[in-house]
Amino acid sequence: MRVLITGAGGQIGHALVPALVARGDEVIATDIRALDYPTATAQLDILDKDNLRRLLHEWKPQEVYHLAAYLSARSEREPHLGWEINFRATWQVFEACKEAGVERVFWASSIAAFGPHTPRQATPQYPHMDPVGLYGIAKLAGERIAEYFFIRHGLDIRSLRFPGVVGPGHIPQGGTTDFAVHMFYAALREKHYTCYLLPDTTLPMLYIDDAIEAILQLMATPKERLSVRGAYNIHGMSFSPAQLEAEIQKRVPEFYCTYEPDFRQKLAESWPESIDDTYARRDWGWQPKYDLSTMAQAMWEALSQVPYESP
Ligand code: VAH
Repeated sequence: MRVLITGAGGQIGHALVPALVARGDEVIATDIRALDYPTATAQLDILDKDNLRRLLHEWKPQEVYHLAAYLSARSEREPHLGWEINFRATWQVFEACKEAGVERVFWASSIAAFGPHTPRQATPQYPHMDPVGLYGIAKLAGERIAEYFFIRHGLDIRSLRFPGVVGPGHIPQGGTTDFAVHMFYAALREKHYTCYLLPDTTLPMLYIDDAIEAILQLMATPKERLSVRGAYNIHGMSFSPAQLEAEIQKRVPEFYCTYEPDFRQKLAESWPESIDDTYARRDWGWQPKYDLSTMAQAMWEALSQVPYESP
């Protein structure tokens, strides 16, 4: 299969590219920054629709994985750019994929699309959604335009509401859940981490291997089995910064955190603590493999081997 990835230089792209190559796909990895992946790569500013159209015409991918995004914290600092990248560019990607006859499109939604009046425990697939952050507003709008393209134009678009994603090899920047990765690197280096969330702020999280498996499973499912065309809920585990600190201290006893909440605290408090992913389990067999303890073990094993990109 020939696939094109946007935002391939980010946290998910960093793991998705090798997974697609390993299954034998011909991958064209694109990003606004230069990429040093062992695949075909191209520079693509996701706002540049003409360049996107040219790449789709040139490569004729059967699948597109649209990962380019401006995460929640950055979108609060630059809301107009956040809207342009997270919504307008996503609409443009759908339009260009329709024009190019792309068979299937994946794009990343987020639990940020939920809001303060969304049930916070076992958040259902179709709850009240009133996101208060710009990123979440754009992701919710993205889910609606995705379903519009499916109903109106028959474009086979599929999506997941990602929780915070934890993985080695790429240090995320500009998110609200980034602490879950930063803490591991801080435990290896300074033995101390200043966390921008309060210690008991529980959030849903997912280990990167489960995130990639979910994408590949969803995209391989026959379309008649899919009942959700906005974005599927998925859940891996839930933990707070204090719980992660304690898990890390099992391996690095001298590691400790100080807590200095910033503007991201309000965003995190508007998101769920746990997610009901019944639809994903029923429609395409979703089944996470990692919990807090096995995720931490996997991170330690990986961080003892893999060089990481500095932010
Ligand atoms: C962020 N990692 O922190 C993203 C995520 C649930 C939030 O989409 O912005």
